[in-house]
Amino acid sequence: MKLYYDPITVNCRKVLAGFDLIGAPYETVKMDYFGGDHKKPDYTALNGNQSMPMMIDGDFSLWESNAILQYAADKHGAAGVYPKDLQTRADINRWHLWESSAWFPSAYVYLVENVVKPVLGQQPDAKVLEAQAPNFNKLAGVLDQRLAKQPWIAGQNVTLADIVVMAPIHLHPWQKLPLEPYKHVRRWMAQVEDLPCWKKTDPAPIIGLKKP
Ligand SMILES: N[C@@H](CCC(=O)N[C@@H](CS)C(=O)NCC(=O)O)C(=O)O
Repeated sequence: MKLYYDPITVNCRKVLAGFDLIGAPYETVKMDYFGGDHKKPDYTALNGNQSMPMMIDGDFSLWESNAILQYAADKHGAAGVYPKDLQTRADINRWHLWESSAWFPSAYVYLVENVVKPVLGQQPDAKVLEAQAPNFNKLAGVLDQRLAKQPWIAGQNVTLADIVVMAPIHLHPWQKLPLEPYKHVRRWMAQVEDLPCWKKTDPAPIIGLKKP
């Protein structure tokens, strides 16, 4: 597998950490997100979305970070982190879909306003953050309810669901997410941050972010 990525982006960090958790061997093609490598013609020919990450395995190309992780886990027989049991797998797939359709778009607002804009020398828009807060709180409550019952999202053990759902909030000290009321989510975040695969893929030093 060959991964096209820039380690500073949410969905690329997700795949890097997930590949490490799976124990998947892979090659890399380093891209420059802010330099617009994902908009160049050669890349666009393979991924018309002009987004990262993308994975190529032989003559098969795959975009969508969660699909890439599912493929890698199955290819490398990583049933521990992507179990084959019908209901556990459906549950993990459900959290993957929830992440890309609801959780990521909401957390991304905080990433853009409180991280990307300041890095580019711009001011966060308080009105945009205020408008997003009710939706973010609703979603954080859903996750908190799940994590009140069990240590990891899909049960007693870490799975791909944990890596996927953690990714959109990976820069939470700078994103300034309103997570204070969600104690189960905060306990789980600390667990994920303790995983070697998570520590190894921390983009904060590359971006030049210092602990607030
Ligand atoms: N749902 C896609 C989202 C991919 C995506 O939007 N990636 C961002 C980086 S995290 C990107 O490349 N955006 C293109 C842009 O900002 O121009 C996935 O999970 O792979």
